[in-house]
Amino acid sequence: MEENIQLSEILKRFRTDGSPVRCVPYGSGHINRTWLVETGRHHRYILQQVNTAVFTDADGLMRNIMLVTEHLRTKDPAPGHVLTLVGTTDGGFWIRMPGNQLWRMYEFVSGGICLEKAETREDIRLSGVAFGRFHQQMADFPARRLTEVIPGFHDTPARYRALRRAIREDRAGRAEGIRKEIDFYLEREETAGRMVSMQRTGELPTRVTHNDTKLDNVMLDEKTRQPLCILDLDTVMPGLAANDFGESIRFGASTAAEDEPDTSRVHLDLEMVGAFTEGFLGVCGADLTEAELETLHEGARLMTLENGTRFLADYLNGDTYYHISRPDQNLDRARAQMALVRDMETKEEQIRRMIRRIRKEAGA
Ligand code: GN1
Ligand code: MG
Repeated sequence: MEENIQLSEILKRFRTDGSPVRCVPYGSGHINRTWLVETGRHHRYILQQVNTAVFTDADGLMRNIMLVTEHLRTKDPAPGHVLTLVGTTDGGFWIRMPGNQLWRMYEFVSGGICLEKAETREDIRLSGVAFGRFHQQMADFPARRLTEVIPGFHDTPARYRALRRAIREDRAGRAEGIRKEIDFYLEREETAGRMVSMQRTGELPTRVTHNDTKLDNVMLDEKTRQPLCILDLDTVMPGLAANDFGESIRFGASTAAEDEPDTSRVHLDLEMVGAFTEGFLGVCGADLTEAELETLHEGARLMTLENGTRFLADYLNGDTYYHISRPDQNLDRARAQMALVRDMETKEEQIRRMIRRIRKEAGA
């Protein structure tokens, strides 16, 4: 009840076309809270309460989104191809409320669908095209102009330090029961620093990256299945191209959901890896350096490992970071990432060969 009153107060402060008549929870994000809003004039919007415990620099975050969407619009002005923030009645684009609350609204992109899982090879290839385009369109935007909204977001060694802290503190008293999982991750700790050290020495260039390149962050046209729009610009920051590539593979080329409890169903689907790579490199392959192209496969393993350490740490901390909809969901997520890392390790040579072949075909 109280929440409804607050929501209607918030809604009044955005310049919507017509008065909101419906506001229902929407989407499957793990961090922010999202609603679909409809007005009496049948105009639809996305309302979001940003998780400011995660995104502590609210102004930096929103400034990044303004800069990125403005830049993307200069490359592709078609309506619906770039997220559009809705203005507020006081002339801004977001609302701060007591309790460190941050609210914002986007135009709803109609005629689009977001897939939790690719239905066809073409779906995943086109999501590769979409993220490839994002890289290409942002290539002439200086990464240093963006705020690092979550410092060390893909600093995998730092993620490992957080996991070690979680094991040591064992706040929810869960460490004893998950020795095997803990060992699995710790055994791979020494591989965690490769990419960040190549970034530090300049061997890998720092670029504008999306950092959350999951399949469901691409909106496809529901009829033609062509990419419409890239969603979730919250983590757009300076970063590594291979990590964006890798995060897409982790999520989109797995045979099962991120939280699949039956890990015997979790495998890397090489056909899907190939399809994504074709789409991605076909658009931005020529812009990537040799070192970037040669570490794409490593980005996939690293993103899977890193997400796994984060899920496991959150499980140990008592599920305080990611939203969960059932007990042990974070543990299932951590276990599914383990299965995927294992399969990626077994298939490493095949993945490398495949990427090389596709590179050649794409002229990259
Ligand atoms: C979070 O909330 P969502 O689904 O956009 C997380 C990503 C993880 C992802 C795992 C800011 O993204 O880094 O990869 O969950 N975002 C943040 O599905 O931590
Ligand atoms: Mg996200």
